[in-house]
Order: sequence, then structure tokens, then C-alpha cells
Amino acid sequence: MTKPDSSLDSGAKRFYLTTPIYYVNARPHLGHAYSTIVCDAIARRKRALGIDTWFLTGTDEHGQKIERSAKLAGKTPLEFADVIAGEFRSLWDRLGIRYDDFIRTTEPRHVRGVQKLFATLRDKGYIYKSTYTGQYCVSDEAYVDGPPGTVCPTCGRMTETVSEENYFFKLSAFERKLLEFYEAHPEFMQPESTRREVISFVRGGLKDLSVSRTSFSWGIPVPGDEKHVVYVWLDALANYMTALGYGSDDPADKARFEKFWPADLHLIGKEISRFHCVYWPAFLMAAGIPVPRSVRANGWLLFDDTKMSKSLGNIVRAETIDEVLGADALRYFLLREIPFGQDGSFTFDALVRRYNGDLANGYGNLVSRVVNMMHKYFGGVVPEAGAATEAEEALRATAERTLAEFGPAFDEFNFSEALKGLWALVAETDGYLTANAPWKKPAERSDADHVALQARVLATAAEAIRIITALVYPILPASAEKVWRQLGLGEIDEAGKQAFLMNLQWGGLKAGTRFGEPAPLFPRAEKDAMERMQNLENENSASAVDAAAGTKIDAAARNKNVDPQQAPASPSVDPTTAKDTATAHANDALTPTTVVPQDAARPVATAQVHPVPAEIASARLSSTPATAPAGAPLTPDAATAEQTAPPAEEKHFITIDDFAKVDLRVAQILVAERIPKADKLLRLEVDLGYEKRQILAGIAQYYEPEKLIGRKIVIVANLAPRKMRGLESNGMLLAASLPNNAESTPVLAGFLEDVPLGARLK
Ligand code: ME8
Repeated sequence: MTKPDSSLDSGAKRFYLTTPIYYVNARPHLGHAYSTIVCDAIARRKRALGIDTWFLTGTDEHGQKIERSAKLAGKTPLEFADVIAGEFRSLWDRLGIRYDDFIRTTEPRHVRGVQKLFATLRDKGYIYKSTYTGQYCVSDEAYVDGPPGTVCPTCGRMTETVSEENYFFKLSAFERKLLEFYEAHPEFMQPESTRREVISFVRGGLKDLSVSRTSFSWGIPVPGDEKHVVYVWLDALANYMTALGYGSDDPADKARFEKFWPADLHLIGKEISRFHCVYWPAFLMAAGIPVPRSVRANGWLLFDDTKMSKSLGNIVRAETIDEVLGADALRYFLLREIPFGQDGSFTFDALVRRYNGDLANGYGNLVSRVVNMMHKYFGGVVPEAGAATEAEEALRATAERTLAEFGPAFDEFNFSEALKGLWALVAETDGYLTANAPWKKPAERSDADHVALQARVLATAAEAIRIITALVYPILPASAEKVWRQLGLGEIDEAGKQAFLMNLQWGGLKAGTRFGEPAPLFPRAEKDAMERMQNLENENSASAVDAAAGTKIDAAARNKNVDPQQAPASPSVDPTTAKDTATAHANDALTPTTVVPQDAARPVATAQVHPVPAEIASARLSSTPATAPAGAPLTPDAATAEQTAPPAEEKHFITIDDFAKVDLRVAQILVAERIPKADKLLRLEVDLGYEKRQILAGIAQYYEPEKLIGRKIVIVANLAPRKMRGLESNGMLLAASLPNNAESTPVLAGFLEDVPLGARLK
């Protein structure tokens, strides 16, 4: 018998768990799905163990980042948030996420609660007014130590200098208290790496924290001083209480809060542990409110060795996987493939291999064999198994061991191990079936003996499937539901409500149970499945539909001077740039005033061969091969062509209008870094003044990344986005191309005079 046990068990008959509330500046991707799926699986298991469970998720809608994203999309922040919050909800529906509440930080219940928390902290003397001058990372909505020009240590973006009169929280007063608390509650934060990091951060000394902002207005007004808005992390963290009813006078809200607070589990990504393990308990201690019981950080989902993230453009959408393989395939893959707490790479190849190996050929095939034979040999009615032989005893022993081990492993967040053990039972059941071959009657076996064997084997295998299905239900809810019906057991959700996991033990499938109709579970993924998923992703990034606006963000949409309706088709910009553009310093003076048709957006210097201008002799300006396949030699065609004078017949000229189609701009390099396993590529983040964007350039062999930071360069700004190594490149650098044996050495174009960012070259 399984029992509610180990670290996920609060000891009480109720369990409250939360996901982070996600920013609404960009659409959800697999990274968000990962944390939410883990929570959903935990919540489903808790409920099926008879524990009164409350599962909260939601969206984080205030702050400078959202305000800027909305502005760029030409929407109010709330209109913008409405669309993305809707996208999160509909994705969660598709993925079978069964949350009890979805909080939006723009809801009145939240605003009221945050104001109450702020007032409480102020009344208790933990909040005071002072002036903050320092660096701020808009993307992470975090204060960063260092002088102007400091790059955010979390995301690598350039910080902005902020100088404001703000309210401060006396975080410094909690240094010792927090360390004592961590010491007394080792279970409070996990994994160990997170715990060590947080403790060393606190030991390094805590400074008071600015908890209000005045330079923008998209936030919750500070009660009694409305020109301030509450710092977005104080606002966001409070959701875990406001959603339960903190701040409300309604008796039902009060009762819910009383019942479920403190939270048993905040599940988060590891990059936000400081906010959850330092600021959040300090706020709560100051307000005299119990702190949560545990914070668990999942590792990062990587794509091509880099954290999957909207701003890096290397995301995969969960919808794509749902469409081709089904949501359960994704749920299973994420929990089985990645040891929880560690980073894990996502590849379509690994996904399809797991799907075919474990689901289609494994569990799915086993169910289909048994259900079909039960119909064929027993008219779909479970027969009496009769006396067990050694073979049945052995399978039963494995099932009982699995029953004993699955729960503790799962409850310790060892989902991968739990599933591995469960799949050993799948394999053993399959082997048992094959060894006893109920479909084959040897000549020497009497008819009666054969029917007895068929009855014993099929009833036993069906019982094993029942156990497997019950245990896997939190991870594969849609498939488990189908199997439960095929086993003639009715609705698994109903069984869940009856706490069927609490008393799960061998022998529950009764003779006489009438099986449901066989139904396909996991059709084998054929060769084209991967291609289909990749195409869906490519189409999605090429369509460049801005999730929030539901319209194309293009040069026209970004340009207030041009009516997008009247503009010719414009170069598409992937929504992945939304986060970058959101962080840009808005600089209207530098907003582009020309709209460039999409068909003009192609590489310049590499596309045609022009006469070499006399003044640069054999060196000429070429675009660095940002659009070349990763690892390919530096624009070989152009490089070779450039070394010889073009034949007369190739000397065709372009018109001034042709040239005007190319949007050349001054940009500054903010971030430059090598890309693992791509010797030739650098990933750059450049600032165009009116937006920031990512460009991949094949200059890694010629430039040290550190030396590029701060350098002003020229880019082709209207080149169609391209993906390389899973990362998106949004433009090309211009460089003189110097012949160098078989290759060419790039020398980046620049200026002697100081030129403003975003200035156009024409
Ligand atoms: O940080 N791998 O919101 P957010 C694993 N609003 N998990 C990932 C991931 C990846 N590549 N990418 C995202 C915020 N996540 C704040 C939170 S809470 C009071 C406020 C998951 O939209 C992971 O859980 O940036 C991470 O912490 C969260 O999404 C960040 O979502």
C-alpha cells in the first residue's frame, strides 16, 4: 500500500503548491510548460492520495518590461496582458494542467492583497523612504550592483541606470534570521546547489531593497503615496497569498487562506531562487506571516546547449509537440528524461525515441495486446485467474515492489527514477505475456488447460496494467483515462476523487469486469514526425506573429510614422525579439522612418559581386556570414569572388532604389559570447537605440568576444531572421573582407566620429 510519504508530504491532509507566475511579455514555451507539468503531476498524485490539494498558477503582469512590450505592440498593458494570459490558460488546457486557481496580478483581489502587505511592512517599521541610484535590469526586473555599464549577471543584458526616490525594505535586518532559518530547515530549499548558492548570497551580506518605483506607472500604487508603484517582485511574490484570499474580508477567502497558508511547495526555475528563498521569506518574517515550507528549483531546459528562452530565440513551443505526438508524450518525456533539478537538453530526436521506445512500443503496445486478447478470448470480460503459478507470483512481487518504490521516489522529486522503475514493470509484464503466449496452443495442451492458462495470464497481465496505469496517471492523465476505460474501470478522474492511490494494491481488478472497446493510445511516430515538428516550429518563427498583438510586428508596426496597413509587406520579426525590444531604451528620435519591403530583405554583399572600390584595394565590405550555416567557412563564395575582379558581364548595377531597400544601421554590441560547439559563431546582442536584438556572426576565429563589447558596428537590420544551432539571428554585421589564403578575414566596419545608435547609413 502506498502512503503519503517523504518530502512532498506536509504531514497534514492538505497540500498547497504553486508554479511561478509567468511574465506576459511573451508567449509560453517548453520551459514554462516544464515547471507547470511537474506541478500538475504532483497535484494529481496528491489528490489521488486523498490529500486536499490546492494548485495555483498564473501570470505576472506588472512592471516596466510589460509596459514596454505593450507599447511596442501598440496596446495598453492590460490589453497586451489579456492576450498572453489567455495563451497561457489555453496551453495549460491543452497540456492537461488541472490548476485550482489562476491568478493574474492585475486582478483587484491581488492589488488589494499587495497593498495590505505593503502597508503591514510599513506599519511594522520595515519600510522607509530613501533615494536609489544604481543599476537595474529590466528583463529580470532586478537591481544589480555595479557602476553604469554593468551587465546583468543573470541574463547578460546591459543594465539601466536608475535614480529615484523609492521606498526601501530593511532586508539587511534579516541576514542572520534567514541564515538561522536555512540552518533549522534544510528542507526549505532544494536542490543542494540552489541551497548553497542562496546561503552564500546571504552570507555575502544583504543590502536594503528598493521596493517601489516612480519612473513608470504600470504597477500597483503604494497605498497612501500613489506616485510610487510597488516593486514588481514584491507584487509578484505576494500572489501566492493573495490568490488564497490574503487581504480579503470575505469569510470564504479568509478560511481558504487559513487552510492553505503556508504553501507546501513553490516550484520555480533555478534562476529565481534568490527572490523566493531570500526576499520572500524576509518579507513574510517582517510581516509576521509563516514562511512557505519548501522551494524547489527545476533545472533549465536547454535547446542546443543554451537555456531555452524567448529572448535568445531558441524556444520550442509545447503546442507543436501536442499537435504531433500528444501532450502526454511531452509530459512523460520531460519527467522521464531529465533528472529533476538538473539542466536537460531538449531534442526532437530524443523525444521521438522515448515516445516510440517507452510509449508506443512499451506501455501502449502492452495495453493493446492485453485488451485485444481479452476481447478475443473472453468476450471482453475478465475471467477468474485461478491459482497463481510461479510466473504470476514473480510478476506480482515486481508489481508490489514497484508500488512500494514509486511513491517515495516520486515524492522525492525523482520522477525519472520512479518512471524507470515503473517501466521495468511494463517490460516484465510484456515478457510474462510473451513467455506464456496465451495466443498459442501447443498440440499437447488440452483445450481446458489452454483456456485456464489464457484466463490466468490475461487476468494477471491486466492487473499489472491496472497498477501501472494508476501510478502513471499523474504523468499521463489523458492516456491513463483511456486505459482505465478499456479496463472497464470507468472514469479515472472519478477514481482519483475517491483517492484510489491511497489503497492501491495488487488484486483490485475483479473477475467479471467488462472491458471497454480497444482504442489506440500511442500510434508509432514515423520518420516524418520529427520533420513535422521542426516544420511547425519553423513556420511559427517565420510567421512572426506577435502573440500579444495578434498582428505582425514589422518595421511598419514599429514605426509610428507609417501606417502598417499602408506599408508594403515588411520584414518579419520573430516574436522572440519581443523580450529584447521590451528591454530597449525607447528612443523615438531614432525610430526608423523607412519601411522596407520583405522581398528586399536578403543578404547584400554576399548576393552580388560589385566592383571593388579603389580606396580599399583588395579589401571590401562584406556582410559577415550571419546567415551561413553554423560552422560553415566564412562566406566562401563571396570570399573567393572578392579576390578576383568580376568579369565584365557580371558587372550589373543596382539602382539607388535597390540600395535603399537595404536597411543599414549603426548598432552597439552589448553582449558577445561563444556558442558551445560552434567554433566559428559568436552570439551578439546589439543595441540599435530603438531596440535590442540577437545576431549570430561567423567571426569567432577573428575576434575575442570580450573585446567586442561596447563596439559600434554596422548591421543589415532588415534581413529576414534565420535560425542557426537553434538560435535566431536577426541581422548581419558588415565587415571588410581581407583575403587570407583560402579564406577571408573579416574586419568590422566602424566610425571615427561618434554616431548615435540606430543611425541609418545611406
Ligand atoms: O521569472 N527551463 O517569469 P518568467 C526550465 N514572472 N524552466 C524554465 C525555462 C527553461 N528554459 N524557461 C522558463 C518570471 N522556465 C517571474 C516569476 S514568480 C512570483 C515570478 C520556467 O515568465 C521556470 O519555472 O520569466 C522559470 O522560473 C519560469 O519559467 C520563469 O518564467
